[in-house]
Amino acid sequence: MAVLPILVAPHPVLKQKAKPVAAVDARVAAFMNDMVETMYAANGIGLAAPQVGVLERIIVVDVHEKDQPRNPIRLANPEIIWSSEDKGPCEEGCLSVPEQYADVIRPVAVRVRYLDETNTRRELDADGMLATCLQHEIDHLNGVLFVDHLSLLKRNMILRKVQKQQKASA
Ligand code: GNR
Ligand code: NI
Repeated sequence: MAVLPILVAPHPVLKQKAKPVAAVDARVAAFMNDMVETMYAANGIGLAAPQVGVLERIIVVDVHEKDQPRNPIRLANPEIIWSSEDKGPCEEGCLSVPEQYADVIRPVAVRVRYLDETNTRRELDADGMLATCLQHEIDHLNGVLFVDHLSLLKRNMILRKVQKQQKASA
């Protein structure tokens, strides 16, 4: 297993669309493990492959409560096959937009179809933080960041802060 470096906006790879995996084979399963390790090392609740420079449709999420055991979920080719009409705001952050947070309005519940780490087709019903996180990660596979859901003014304000912070720490 390995902790991989995470790309920060405005890296061009974060704007690109990721390609489906043909199947979850040993290579993809091992990469999913690296993604889980990277997510935990960064204290994230999710991670999408493009964030580590890989343009394949692979995400990992874990929204377990603080006092509960870890519960990583590995998903390849995730697709939202149902979204609730009901939408609501949730404060989001992103490891590729470090230390910036803003409310994003999304459907409060979704059903996701995907291939798991054994290449088995599964469906997952999610609400709350898990639903938000899955939508945030699937956005990454389409080159979309949470700031793209905000007004141009808010988006530019956040992206400028990130660039300034990056330059200061470079
Ligand atoms: O760690 C993360 N926290 C988070 C909080 C609210 C909504 C979405 C997220 S995902 C984020 C990790 C990340 O950047 N995944 O792409
Ligand atoms: Ni993110």
